[in-house]
Amino acid sequence: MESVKDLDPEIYALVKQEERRQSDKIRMIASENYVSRAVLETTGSVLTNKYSEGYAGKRYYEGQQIIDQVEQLAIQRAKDLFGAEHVNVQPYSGSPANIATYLAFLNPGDTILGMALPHGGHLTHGAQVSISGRYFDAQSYELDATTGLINYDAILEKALAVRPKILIAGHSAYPRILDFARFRAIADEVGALLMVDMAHFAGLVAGGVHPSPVPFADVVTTTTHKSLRGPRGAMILCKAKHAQAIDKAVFPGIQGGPHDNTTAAIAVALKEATSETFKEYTRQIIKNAKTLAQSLMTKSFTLITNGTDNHLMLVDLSNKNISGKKAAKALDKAGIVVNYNAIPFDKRKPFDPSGIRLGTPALTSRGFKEQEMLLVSDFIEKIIGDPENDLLLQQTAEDIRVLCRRFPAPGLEHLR
Ligand code: DSN
Repeated sequence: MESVKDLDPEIYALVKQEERRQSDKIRMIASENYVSRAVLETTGSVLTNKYSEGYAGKRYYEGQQIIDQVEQLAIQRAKDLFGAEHVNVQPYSGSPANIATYLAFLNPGDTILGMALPHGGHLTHGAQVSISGRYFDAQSYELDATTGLINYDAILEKALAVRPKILIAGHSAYPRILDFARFRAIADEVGALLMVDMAHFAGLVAGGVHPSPVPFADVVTTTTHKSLRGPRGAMILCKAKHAQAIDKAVFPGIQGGPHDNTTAAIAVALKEATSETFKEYTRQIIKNAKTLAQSLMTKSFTLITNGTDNHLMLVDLSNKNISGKKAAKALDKAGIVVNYNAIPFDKRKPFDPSGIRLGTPALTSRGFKEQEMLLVSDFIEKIIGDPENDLLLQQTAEDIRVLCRRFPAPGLEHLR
């Protein structure tokens, strides 16, 4: 980044500090990851200079000889990887992808049914503070109060009562596998379209360690930067019969020109995701999550649903005499970055809830395996047990720095 260093030393210094932070800490925010240097380089390429409203062969500006090929390559790779009939790679991120899906099929005031935000759904699945909750009649389903699991019978009952036009499956904090056949059957029973937001587990689907929603859903939306390990962007995968509605909703419905540098970097990430190395990576994400979950439970941590089948776990700290926010802040000071998170039926407020969410995609990208997960579990136990002990936090941060240097993160190998 020599040019940035010369031109803008302030931003240069901040980027370098962020590199150091990402290198020296154990990043456990379940939606974050490290992209490869190839993805980073493509994101920073001259493709950022181009405008290309429209789709390949039907653009509104000239000079698309190269961009059309880039976008078609990204689309073809996504179709091949996920077995999709149609793919749109232009959404700027997951929220626009979801809103575009609503625009494609709904009128203002129509009913949608998704998982409630405090139960692990996403803002754009109908939360009142989001456009999805303000412009539509947003209904929600909750997790089972005893098991913390999705109760499909209850979803069917709710769907029969509210008759949604779109039934939404997908989550940002649910540690178990979804039953897409069941969701499909519920949607069919009430004549709804089925939309699956697979943002969190798209990489796991690509790696073959999580069932695919693609055969079951009318529309599948996903970000590309979580477990899929691509640039910040999104895709919409759908049945061929919905292709035109989806494409028109993305452009000109809610977006202008696509970010072609991102599209190219998505293509690179999709190529990487076909490799045996990536498949092994996704297997390790799950092994790491299960190892950590098991170890935390032996230390009397309460995990929602008593464990995990995917890349994340939700820890209820109610029995540890500490709030999620206080725990997250202490862990961050000690070198473990997580987010505080509401647990189902949380009695505390969303800004200081009872839980923390832990994810394994990023630390697995840097090569952590089961052995390191046991160390992470020990660190977490120590910090949560003594969150105000500044000396302990500092010492742990140093231990974590030493550990992290043994596992250079993708894209940050130069900091070794
Ligand atoms: N913000 C993401 C997450 O952390 O799960 C969802 O978009």
